[in-house]
Amino acid sequence: MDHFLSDEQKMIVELARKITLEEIIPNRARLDEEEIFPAEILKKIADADLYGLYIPEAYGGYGGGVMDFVLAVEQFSRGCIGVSVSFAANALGSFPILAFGTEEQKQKYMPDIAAGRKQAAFGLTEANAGSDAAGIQTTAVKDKTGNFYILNGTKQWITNGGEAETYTVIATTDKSKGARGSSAFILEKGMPGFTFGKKEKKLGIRASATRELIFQDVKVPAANLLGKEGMGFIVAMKNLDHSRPGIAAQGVGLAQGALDAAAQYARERVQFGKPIAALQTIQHMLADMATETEASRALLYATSRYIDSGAKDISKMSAMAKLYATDTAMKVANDALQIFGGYGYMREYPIEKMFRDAKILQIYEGTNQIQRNVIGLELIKESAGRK
Ligand code: COS
Repeated sequence: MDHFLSDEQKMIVELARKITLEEIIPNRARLDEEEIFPAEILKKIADADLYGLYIPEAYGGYGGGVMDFVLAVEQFSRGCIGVSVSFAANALGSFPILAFGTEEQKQKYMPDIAAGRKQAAFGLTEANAGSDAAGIQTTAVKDKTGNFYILNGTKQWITNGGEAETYTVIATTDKSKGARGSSAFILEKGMPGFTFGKKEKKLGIRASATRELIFQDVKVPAANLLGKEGMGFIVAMKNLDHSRPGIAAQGVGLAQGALDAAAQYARERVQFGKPIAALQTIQHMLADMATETEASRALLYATSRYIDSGAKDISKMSAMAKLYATDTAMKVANDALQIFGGYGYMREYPIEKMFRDAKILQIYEGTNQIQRNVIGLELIKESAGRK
């Protein structure tokens, strides 16, 4: 299938594929089993200059867009989404700086992220604010001098928590204003009062670090406010609009990895005197898995190119790509495991891990129920605007 990638994009795919084959696939079972953050693999990705794909050249990046970024994420995800999310969370943590930061903030933080010298993370979710992102309770209060904000609260389930140096954090500056009362800040690891909770034990993506961010009277310079006070919710929503295709890319990559493994296994596994690939029931399963994976990829690429075109109405497409590709990944991983039968249930084969990993895709960066809400509301708005 030709997706009309440019020569540069084909090179990104090739480079990311090479890292997946040489670094991710041989190490994924160990990283998962021992719950090891993939620092060495991320270093290889940085050495290959893939960290800055979506970052303008002015800030040390490659100067590409979401499309270039998702191509790399898709390839890494064919190997392991515990690794690919550790890479992709950098975009989630730094899109807000690119989109809302001052020139000074961009010059200060982006070159290290573009080079992969420093990891980034995004702090929105709290114990009582998951789908209800406007319900956050972390507070940011301006001190008497007006030069600092004092942050107090706890963020939960933060990908790259503890590993990242740079954090974009959403906190409430005026509770009475609800969604319009939150603001976004850039925090640095090591700021006094900024610590990390325990590393979570997870069903899947065990190579990735998931930690609490704990703020106890953290003194954040007013110069680290992103955009204006009260813009935090918009920063968060726009960030998710840009980053959800990255989750769709994880879904497409995982589905492709599971499909490849299942097709190969079906050719090799002999039952009733012939490979199970000769059975029409298996062929039909593979056909559906391949069709849905390809449809997810087409939606992902179309969405990413649409975002890169500078379009403003990206929420619906972004949510559709995330929803469809991740529901597909879960289904394909499930069917792949079924084709593997009892062997698929054993840790000896990669399908067991893919099946465990796939579930998070339907949950993080907005559950797939929330994606349907976003799509539904946008559809109704569009319909109201049409004659
Ligand atoms: N872009 C720009 N503005 C947006 C926006 C977007 N994508 N989505 C909402 N807004 C604006 C709305 O226009 C509204 O503005 P006004 O105050 O001017 O009316 C404001 O933000 C509040 O929007 P809304 O009323 O729709 O907010 P809700 O509290 O109902 O929440 C959802 C909306 C459910 C979409 C939001 O809470 C959400 O995305 N939740 C999931 C969070 C998530 O993905 N968490 C995962 C962890 S983060 S890695």
